[in-house]
Amino acid sequence: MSSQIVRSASRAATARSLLSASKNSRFYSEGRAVSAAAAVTFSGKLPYLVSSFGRAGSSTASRSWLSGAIAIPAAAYTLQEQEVHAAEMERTFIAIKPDGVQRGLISEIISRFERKGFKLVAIKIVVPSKEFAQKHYHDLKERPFFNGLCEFLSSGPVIAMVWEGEGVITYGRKLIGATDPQKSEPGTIRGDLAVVVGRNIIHGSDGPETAKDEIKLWFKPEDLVNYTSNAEKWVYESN
Ligand code: DAT
Ligand code: MG
Repeated sequence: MSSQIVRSASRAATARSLLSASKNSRFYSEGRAVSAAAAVTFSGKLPYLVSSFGRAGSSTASRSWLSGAIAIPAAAYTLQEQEVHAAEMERTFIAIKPDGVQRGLISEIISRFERKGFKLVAIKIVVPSKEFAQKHYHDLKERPFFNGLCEFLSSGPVIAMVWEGEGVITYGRKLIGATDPQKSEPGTIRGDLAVVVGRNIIHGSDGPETAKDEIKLWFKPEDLVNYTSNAEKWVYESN
């Protein structure tokens, strides 16, 4: 446990320098709020962190939740972890299209992202209007299939999601597979579960800018949930 904490502390130092360089106070304050909640789970389990890892100011958020010397340093530990993730994690927009929903593939698709180690931070079921679909696919408006594509996307429920994780934009596209399922590798979502390009069951953002724009189009900022998954320390630790 102690070596793990040392590693966490050094990763947190990197994250802190990133954070101060970018002056991104939004992530920082979200990290504090989540760490305060997470401290409830850890309180009493890491008492030896008191002198080594407590740091000035880090316990402020936890005081309204907890009192006592044990909980405060535990909050410092989870604060550092949260800072690391806030600084490093990217997000992507993923949607299960009406064909995936109608074919009963929601849990199959979600489980592929979940088992990989990515974290779900927003999800909803929605029937988009055709105008909304046109906004979503605006970069394809010159293509001959544009109208049919937008008709299709707005024809039934879509599962709209935001997934978070290191490299999730690029790797999400790998999990999804090539646009044309005839060319998608076996093992990918489209390769395993779809046959033709017009019914390829899933959408994923194709780059950081698209991800940002699509998340903004489909979700309000307050729909995105910041939390620490119990799996994170097992998914992200290095040796
Ligand atoms: P992707 O969904 O892999 O990002 P894209 O952005 O090029 O692919 O196209 C968006 C969707 O449009 C795609 O998932 C399915 C549909 N589409 C693409 N090419 C098509 C084609 N040649 N005929 C019919 N539909 C097509
Ligand atoms: Mg695309």
